[in-house]
Amino acid sequence: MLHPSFLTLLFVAPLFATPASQPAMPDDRRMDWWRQARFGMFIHWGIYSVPAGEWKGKTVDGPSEWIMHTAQIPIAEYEPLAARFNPKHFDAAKIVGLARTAGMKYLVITSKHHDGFCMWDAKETEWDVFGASPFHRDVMREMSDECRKQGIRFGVYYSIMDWRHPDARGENFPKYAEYLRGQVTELIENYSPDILWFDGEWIEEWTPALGDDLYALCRELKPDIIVNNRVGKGRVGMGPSKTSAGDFGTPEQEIPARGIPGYDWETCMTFNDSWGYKTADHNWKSSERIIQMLADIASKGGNFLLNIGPTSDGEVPAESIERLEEVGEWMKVNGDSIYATGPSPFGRLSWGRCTTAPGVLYLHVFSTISPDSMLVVPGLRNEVLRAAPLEAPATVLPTSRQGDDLLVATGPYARSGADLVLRLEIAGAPDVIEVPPTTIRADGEGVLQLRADDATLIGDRVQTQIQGGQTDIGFWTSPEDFARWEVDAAGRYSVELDLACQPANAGGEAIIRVGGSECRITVPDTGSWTQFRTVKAGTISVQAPGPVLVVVAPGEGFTGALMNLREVRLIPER
Ligand code: H79
Repeated sequence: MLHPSFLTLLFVAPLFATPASQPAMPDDRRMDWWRQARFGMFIHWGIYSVPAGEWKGKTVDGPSEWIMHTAQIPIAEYEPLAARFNPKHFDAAKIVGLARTAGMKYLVITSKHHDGFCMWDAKETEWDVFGASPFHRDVMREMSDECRKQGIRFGVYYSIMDWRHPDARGENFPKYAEYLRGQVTELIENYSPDILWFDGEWIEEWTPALGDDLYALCRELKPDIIVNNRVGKGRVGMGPSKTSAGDFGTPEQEIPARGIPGYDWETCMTFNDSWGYKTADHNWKSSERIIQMLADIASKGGNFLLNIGPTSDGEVPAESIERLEEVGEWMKVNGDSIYATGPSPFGRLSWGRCTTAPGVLYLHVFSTISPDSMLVVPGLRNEVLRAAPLEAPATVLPTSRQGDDLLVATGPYARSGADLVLRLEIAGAPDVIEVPPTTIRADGEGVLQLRADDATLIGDRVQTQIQGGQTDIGFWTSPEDFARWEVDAAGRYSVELDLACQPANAGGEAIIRVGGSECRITVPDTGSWTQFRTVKAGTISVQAPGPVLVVVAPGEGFTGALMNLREVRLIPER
């Protein structure tokens, strides 16, 4: 059975996605620096870096900062970890310097995570670096001072949920709420953060009224402070966020398919899988992927808060340092295409993303263009005054027109890389018409190739990504999202999919549907999200010739993420 909303969507959804529009955000000067910054560093650091994801000789699933919960460690057994927290190599100057090198403009560091341990000299508790650990140094002091010195904006993360405080659950919660307000007051008065980043607001004791009061307290103590939406209860699940109290939405570990029109937002994401340092976690994202995600987020009007998890010795993992330096190299050349830019005027671009500045379009080319082919900018009607690669601003690239499309000859710059940025100077505001997806026709062999680039994606989460120069459909994290293609087909076809799926998400069902005919696959484990494999799905038949829609949608047993889908092929049966 198909999900009922799937059928509704099929009838009411527009034929193609509308372009991300310029968010109608409140005219609030206070947000200016944050909107221009675009790129920040998240730091998860606490005594959970001591076990680093291991308990009683076993690796514990999930992020390391959750170990107390996940491994069900009693408070009495968790507390002694503090005595082992003595990070001799912690050097605030080095960490802030690393953020600067990467081209980040702000950072947000955990002052207290869910375990309640305080990384400053907290007045109200001894459960802090001074009272419970041999590390008698005020991490918030050192970090805030260093941020000021190096011109990086300073943000403080604070967890509302607290697993250790005796009043943080149940009827004594009002007492805990006073403790929390006291701590937040102390943090703002002592370290004057530019951002307060709350988390753990989902516990039932936390109410919208408490959120409103806490937001008011922050603004009262520091009028131009910026506070995330998790101060209140306005978040929907863990996903893309609406805002109630709070200044910006906080999608976690995901990039909303079309941004969050009308709201400021920031995607926070881990470098590997865990937020806190975890010895067994080697699943590092490449610098290429980080750069593309940054451009993707900027093209949708958001910020990117990228996490590091220092060790219990105070060191930043070498894998993070290496990648941040590579991202920094790219930012040095291409930063103008990220900082203070506006979102894309295009609905979708098969080769990458677009960001904007007054009179300028930045084309972010993720996929490989061969030296003798042209980059097609679909539906751009403006006169182009000048086109040049950001890495070689003196070079003029020839442009021409083909109907409503603009063509750019990238010549020697047609090389693959993380993101080749072309700067187009245009006359007037962007004038873009939506080019509808073309009907896909059979090739010489009668095969219909339904590529990710040509799909129309319906839903809030699902979106294309470019990995290793090739596009796939990913972020398929809602069971209601689907992909479709219009094809000109007739007869019986066997169906093949090129897909990737990591072990943890394998086993969900995907349905391939044309008219009344359908076939299904159980998505196999291909090893990882980037290892693609061809899977045969069975046969379908199309009764009458003419344009029909081919739909791929999640079926039974949704696993949290369906698959990464590169291509569907319909091969005629003889
Ligand atoms: O601080 C980072 C995370 O620790 C925190 N927010 C970011 C910024 C966060 N809290 N909750 N979540 C993220 C999502 C919750 C996931 C859960 Fe689980 C699923 C909690 C219990 C089951 C993840 C998996 C944590 C333990 C197992």
